[in-house]
Amino acid sequence: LGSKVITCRAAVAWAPKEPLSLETVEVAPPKAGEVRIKVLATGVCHTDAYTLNGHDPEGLFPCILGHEGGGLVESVGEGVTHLAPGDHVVPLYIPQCYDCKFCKSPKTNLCGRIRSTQGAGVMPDGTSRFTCKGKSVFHFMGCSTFCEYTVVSEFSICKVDPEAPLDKVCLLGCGISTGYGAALNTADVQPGSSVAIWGLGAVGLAVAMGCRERGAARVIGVDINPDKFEAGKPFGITEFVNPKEQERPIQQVLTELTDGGLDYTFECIGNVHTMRAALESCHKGWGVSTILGVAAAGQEISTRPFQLVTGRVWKGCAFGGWKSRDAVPQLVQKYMQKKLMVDEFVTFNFPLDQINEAFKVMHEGKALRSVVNL
Ligand code: NAD
Ligand code: AHE
Ligand code: ZN
Repeated sequence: LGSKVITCRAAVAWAPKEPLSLETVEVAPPKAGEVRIKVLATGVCHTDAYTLNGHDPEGLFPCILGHEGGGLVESVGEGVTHLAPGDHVVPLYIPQCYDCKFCKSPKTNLCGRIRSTQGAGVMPDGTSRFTCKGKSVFHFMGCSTFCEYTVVSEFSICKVDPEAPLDKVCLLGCGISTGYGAALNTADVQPGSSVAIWGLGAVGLAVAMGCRERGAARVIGVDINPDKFEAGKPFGITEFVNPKEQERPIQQVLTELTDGGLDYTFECIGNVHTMRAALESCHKGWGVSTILGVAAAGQEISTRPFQLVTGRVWKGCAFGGWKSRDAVPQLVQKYMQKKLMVDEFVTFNFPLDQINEAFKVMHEGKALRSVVNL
């Protein structure tokens, strides 16, 4: 099959704000330096919805969304030696080429090798591997996992333990690794500290999991959906505050509740107002606030410079700060050794033709993660 076009099913995003449409698509063979994957499972992340709603300045249509996948190598293009057909793999929206300025720096997990073509919805040679009804269809985040087969750069994929269930470890391709890594790598949460997390979705609860592992004394969940408190307890949420139930600004409520403010806060929503609240709820002198939420182009954060002058630190995080191809196989091992929760994040499973349901239950706040089985 390696050199043949594969005809298969995909959930295509034809236009912003329109439901995904089940279509027959053609997937071209991998070119040099590329890998074609048979996708077996994919999570649905809020970022897929962010782009589908037309908020993503890099969102191009028609496209195949999805960036939290797991599958098997179907074929490799010329020059690809580190993977072979049958390998169990997770696609990576932050690649690792080991050769660019970013990969050579210990300060970041970003990789610059293919970011410009990835943001343009095409493969490194500037073209797409997908067609549908005679039209070219864009790639997404270098992954496009809402399709039975996808093609990715050899830099955007890692081999994982074949014993690991792909319909679970697909979630290590984004949300869980992001939140967990933010606590460990970006904020470096210290034992005994106080933490507040805005947005108790899969990302926020993965942050909680990391904070608990680091021995945080208090992990306060902040969410406007009261159901999230019960849901958050198994992941390490120890207290819950619903801003809707407070008369005063949440910053005041939390500062009083924690003797001056939090040692660490995290924003896992994508709302510039809660980003400000998260920063201003940090403790004077040392509080660190980490932004994980994705906000659209044109959205800007603001605060009084005095907040920073008096020692608060505002930072951000992509994919948990993990250098992707090094870290994801290790995170899979940690899960296999039962040292990392993954199963508990799966709320629903859907077949590909019900993928729009997965978006619906996420928006309704009923799901941490839905996994689509292909
Ligand atoms: P989700 O939709 O599952 O969870 C969002 C949570 O925020 C929900 O529980 C919702 O009730 C809560 N919420 C919404 N508005 C709120 C408000 N005003 N105050 C308090 N709580 C509020 O989303 P997710 O999949 O967990 O993703 C969360 C965010 O992280 C999104 O913006 C997503 O795009 C982003 N994200 C970023 C990265 C990264 O690498 N930086 C990775 C994955 C996801
Ligand atoms: N195209 C989007 C990018 C938004 C964004 O920040 N994406 C995150 C991952 S969210 C995964 O659910 C990220 O890691 N970005 C790093 C990068 O290189 O884009 C926009 O808004 O422009
Ligand atoms: Zn994501």
